[in-house]
Formats: sequence, C-alpha cells, structure tokens
Amino acid sequence: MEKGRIIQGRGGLYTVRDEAGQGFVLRAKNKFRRANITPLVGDNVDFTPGRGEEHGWIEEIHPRRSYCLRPPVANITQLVITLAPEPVPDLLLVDKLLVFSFHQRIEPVLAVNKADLDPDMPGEIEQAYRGAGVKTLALSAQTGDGLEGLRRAMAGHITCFAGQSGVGKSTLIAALTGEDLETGEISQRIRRGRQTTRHISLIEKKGLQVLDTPGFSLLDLPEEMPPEDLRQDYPDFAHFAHQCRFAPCLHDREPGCAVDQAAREGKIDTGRLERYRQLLSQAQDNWRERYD
Ligand SMILES: Nc1nc2c(ncn2[C@@H]2O[C@H](COP(=O)(O)OP(=O)(O)O)[C@@H](O)[C@H]2O)c(=O)[nH]1
Ligand SMILES: [Mg+2]
Ligand SMILES: [Zn+2]
Repeated sequence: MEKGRIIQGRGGLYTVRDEAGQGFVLRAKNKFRRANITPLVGDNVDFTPGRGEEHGWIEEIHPRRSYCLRPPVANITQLVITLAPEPVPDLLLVDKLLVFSFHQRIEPVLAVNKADLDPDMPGEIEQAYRGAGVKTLALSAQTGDGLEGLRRAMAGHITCFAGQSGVGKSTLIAALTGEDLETGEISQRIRRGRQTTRHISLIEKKGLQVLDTPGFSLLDLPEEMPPEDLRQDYPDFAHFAHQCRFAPCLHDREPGCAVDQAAREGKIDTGRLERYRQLLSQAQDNWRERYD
C-alpha cells in the first residue's frame, strides 16, 4: 500500500499525490460510502495504484486534524483571513473566521491586502486584534510589498485563504505560487454560473501548500456549538474573564463583567466585544432552534 494526499476530487475521481510528487487517479472503496465518509481534498490516504489505464483505489483515510464542511477540505493547519480597504471590511466575518480557527486549532493570520490603497489600515487591524494574539501582515499583491513575510508565515503549513470576494485572495495566491488563477470581475461572473461544478485543488508550488477555494465567505458559526462555548474562542477576553463577578459570565452586560470593564478602559477592542455579543445572540438563536 502507498501513502499520499488528495489534491483534487471531481466526479468521484480523486487525484492523489505521493511524497515523491507523483500523481495517481483513484476511486474510493465502497466501504467509505457505506460509512457515510466522503474523501476530501487534503485527506491523507493509503492507496493501491491502478495498473495500466485502470484507476487505483483509496483504501484508508487517516484521521483528520481539522475538518471543514464549506468548503469541503481536510487537514488545513492555517487560515489566511484576507481583508482590504476595498471592499469595505466585514469584521463580523473576520471574527467568525477567527472563532472557526480557534475552535479547530488552525493558526489564523490576518492578511491586510491592498495596503497600497490605504497604508493606515494594517496598523488599525493589528491594533484591534493584537489582544487575540493574531499575527497581522500588511500586503499589496499589486506592488509585492509584504509577500515575502506571508510566504515565510506559510512555510510548513497547509494554508487556506478566506475572506470576502474581491479582497485579492486569488491575486495573492497567484503571486506566491505562480499559478494562474481566475481573478477579478470575470471570475465572479464565471463562478456564479459554475456554483455546482466548482472544484477545489491543493496547489503545491515553490515550497507552499495552498488550497485555492472560493468558499468560506458564507461561513456560519460552528454547528452544534453551545452559546456559552463561544467566549472560549476569544483569547483577548481570557485575560480578564476570571475577574467577572458571576461565574460563568457570558460577558453580555452582566453586572460586574470584567470584560466589559476592560473594553471601557480600552484594554479590549470595543468592536470585538460588540460583534461578540452579536455572534452570541446568533449562537443562542441557533441553539434554541436546533431541534426544529
Ligand atoms: N490596488 C490593489 N488591487 C488589488 C490588489 N490585489 C488584488 N487587487 C485587485 O482586486 C480585485 C480582486 O482580486 P481577486 O484576487 O480576484 O480577489 P478574490 O475575490 O479575493 O480572489 C482584482 O481586480 C485585483 O486586481 C492590491 O494589492 N492592490
Ligand atoms: Mg478569487
Ligand atoms: Zn464577563
């Protein structure tokens, strides 16, 4: 049996690459369907190669280190959350992506692209997310500024880019890997018409492993997450939370809330706390409706 990683899946055929870089076209054994397991891009597998023109078989899927449903990918270790001055940042999305990262123990990085349009923005973002311990990088895919820093941050990771459409994810991936990807407005149009057949592939180029995926912008909070667990994915609150008067405290305007106090004293970013309360209320609604 050989070992490799799924780098693409289409119509029940999977491309698996072994450690030497050789590609194999495989199908999944029926036992996976019976067990309701779908092989995902990023999965580490044992396989038997096909003979001649025949495809081979995926025999085993190794346990996953991380798992996403939308987009369907396994084993990513880093999420590059990309934002830019244009389109106007959706920080609620950024915070959701951070919750997702912390929840799955995936390393988040905040990549502020298009710094050529607004040189102040990276510093503002860095300031707001410093308490959460998230690395912020100032970038311009257009001028190339900061790209080497991003490349260094990505070394050794399986990276997925996430963020609103138009922030420059494909342009960044293209600049880093040399891979020719659809960028800009044309891709938007094509993508809409292609929703059902869109595919994900793991690009392995120039020492980087990157998943090019248009997904993640429709991300919901982790399913089946009890609302009181949300605060665990806010490292910037942890330093103060043990001083709250009530235990447990949801930091939702309870009297004597030390997180609220810290925000009023400028020790926690007030936007982070406001958006946390928005997400908490969403999580509470989901939780109430979960058996409907
Ligand atoms: N000014 C500027 N424009 C950029 C930069 N990076 C990407 N763009 C432009 O932003 C638009 C959207 O880029 P794209 O990579 O398709 O974004 P995606 O939807 O996140 O994949 C394109 O027109 C790019 O040329 C940058 O650093 N500076
Ligand atoms: Mg794109
Ligand atoms: Zn509190």
